[in-house]
Amino acid sequence: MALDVYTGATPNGWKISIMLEELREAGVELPETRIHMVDLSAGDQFTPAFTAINPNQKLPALVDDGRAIMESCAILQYLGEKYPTPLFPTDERRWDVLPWLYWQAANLGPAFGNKLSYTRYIDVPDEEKAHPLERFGRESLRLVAILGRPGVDRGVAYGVPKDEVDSFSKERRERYQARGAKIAANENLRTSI
Ligand SMILES: N[C@@H](CCC(=O)N[C@@H](CS)C(=O)NCC(=O)O)C(=O)O
Repeated sequence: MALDVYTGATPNGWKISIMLEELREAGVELPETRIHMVDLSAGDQFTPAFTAINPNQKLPALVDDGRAIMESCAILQYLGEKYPTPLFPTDERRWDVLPWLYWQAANLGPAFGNKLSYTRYIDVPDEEKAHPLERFGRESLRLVAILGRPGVDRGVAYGVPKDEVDSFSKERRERYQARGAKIAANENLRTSI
């Protein structure tokens, strides 16, 4: 038995690598884990072989003993339930976590992803970018503001020590800033996005 992870160097892919690492650190003995890098720039996500694993043709995907799972947050939930640790409660306390998992998938992921597409990838004249950049930029800042509200960190970083989250965030922030990138900040948080 093995876990087959289809991934790439993207934020949604990193979620699964982070989860696997955190499970290992929490003492879980995972089965053999095989990493399959999918080259998005070559269009590997559109091949019939990958489409059979993920009909939505996006990264990441997981295949566990013949069962294929798409959507990064569903994969996090699957791993959290299959390998119980304090990272992902399976009792009543799961309601401290699940709404934030859905919130990430339905809000933060799409808003940040769409903003990034127009900042970095979509090659159209500036006037065509103006509306999506304003819309997704405003929504991204609204979502970042939510992260500072009471109790939120319990849900978005459940089970991971706050210092670990802060130091990871600090490293990322410094790396982005060293390249001159502007990042969304929330004054109520010690961390930035
Ligand atoms: N809601 C999906 C989003 C997946 C997603 O957008 N993946 C990106 C990489 S982070 C992708 O595969 N993009 C390739 C494409 O759109 O063709 C999830 O959370 O898994």
